[in-house]
Amino acid sequence: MIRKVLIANRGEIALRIIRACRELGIATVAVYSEADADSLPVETADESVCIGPPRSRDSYLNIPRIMSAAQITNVDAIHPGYGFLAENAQFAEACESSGLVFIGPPSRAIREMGDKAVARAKMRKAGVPILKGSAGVLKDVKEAEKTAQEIGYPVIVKAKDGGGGKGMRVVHRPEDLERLYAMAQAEAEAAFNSGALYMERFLQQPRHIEIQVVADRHGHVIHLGERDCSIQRRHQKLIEEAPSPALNPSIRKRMGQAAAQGAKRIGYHSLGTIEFLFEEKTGEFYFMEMNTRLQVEHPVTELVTGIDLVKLQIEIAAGEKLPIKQDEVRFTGHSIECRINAEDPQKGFRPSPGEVSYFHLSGGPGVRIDSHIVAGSVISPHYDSMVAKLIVHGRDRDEALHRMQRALQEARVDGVATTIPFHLEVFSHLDFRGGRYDTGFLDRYQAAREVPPETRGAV
Ligand code: MV4
Repeated sequence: MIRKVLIANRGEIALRIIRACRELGIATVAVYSEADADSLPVETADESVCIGPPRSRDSYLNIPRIMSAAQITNVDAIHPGYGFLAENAQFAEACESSGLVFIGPPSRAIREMGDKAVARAKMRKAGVPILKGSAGVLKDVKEAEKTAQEIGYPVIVKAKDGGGGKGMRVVHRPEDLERLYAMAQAEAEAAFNSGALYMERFLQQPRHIEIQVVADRHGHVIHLGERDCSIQRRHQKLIEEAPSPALNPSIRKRMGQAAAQGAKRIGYHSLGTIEFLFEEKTGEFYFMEMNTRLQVEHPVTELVTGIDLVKLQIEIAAGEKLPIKQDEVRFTGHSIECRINAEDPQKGFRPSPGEVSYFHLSGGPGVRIDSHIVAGSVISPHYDSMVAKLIVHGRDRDEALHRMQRALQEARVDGVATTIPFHLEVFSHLDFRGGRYDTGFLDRYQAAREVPPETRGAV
């Protein structure tokens, strides 16, 4: 039984979790840094505790301070949200050993999936398709050369503790391997304190398609379909949709089954996401990573399934059984999300912190706004720059697209630059409208709209 939850996060996701708790009749405790004292989650929660100065490592990343806040407020459970401590196995362990329910997977699963080389091996054993590559981490550049020879170029080396693109290099030719291997290793060493790398065959401009899985503590696992997250900039997702325009029913079914089977065989429970690289040309998909948290883009799945994922995650953490079987999951219509960030798309998406002087995001049929921002809110340079998620639902993709455009046209945010104009451009792009995009879409689009240097100043 969970009666009171501490939310170890901030921003829109803290508010999203408070909303789920309130609907379940669970009391909430918000923790906040000095920069967030006047924020909506702090105002909305039943209680709040200041845990330190603005810098994340002194507040939202500080495990002892959060555990103290949990102790003095006498909560039964902690929800980590996404980012910050959500995939920190030590934090999950600290909760487990102090008798608190961690609203997430077992710390063991976080640790195993956090090591990308171990995750690959576990998924392979579970029967999930993986790309040809190294058996585990590479011993040295010698072994890298041998492995690359076996799988064939191009290959990619990735940091075992990576994800998000750091410590990663694509190698097209044998003569480049030694140099690029050393660069990836140095970058991984600096970022993660470990230079350990693994290798995979490199797929040219695949789609990023991920499957939402839900597993209870009684061994039952279902999947809730896919999200297409191929529209990314520097490994930051900007637009997500469900269903993916690229999948046919047979591939969709196989991908969902593979993901659910993977989660089951690793003894997973809670919400999880299995990310795949999908090669449209062949219709093949391959395991990339597993995210052991509630994700930013969870609302698109909520809108096509009608399931409140955060409530379900809390119920499962409390020991309840999954309320539905796989064949009872119903998918309805189409959903699209875009992330409205306080960034200036005209200036290379440079963060644009400051006070929001006016804030109106639209409503109306099929429009959902998940945001912690009101007029007068200050976007702090200390945290990520997301100000809102705009999520739409329609009977089909065309209706969802029209709703998204209508909602973006109504939106008005003053005081900071936002990504709204950028989104309006993407949603009117013929290739996006046709569902023809992959992980290379934004780079190609950016290149095409920049004036070639030799014609600059001409006219
Ligand atoms: C790849 C790949 C192609 N082949 N692995 C990027 C982030 C990290 N999580 C893994 N990434 C990739 N791994 C193989 N074997 C292409 C990418 C990739 C990518 C993946 C998903 C979404 C956007 C991306 C942008 C560039 C590269």
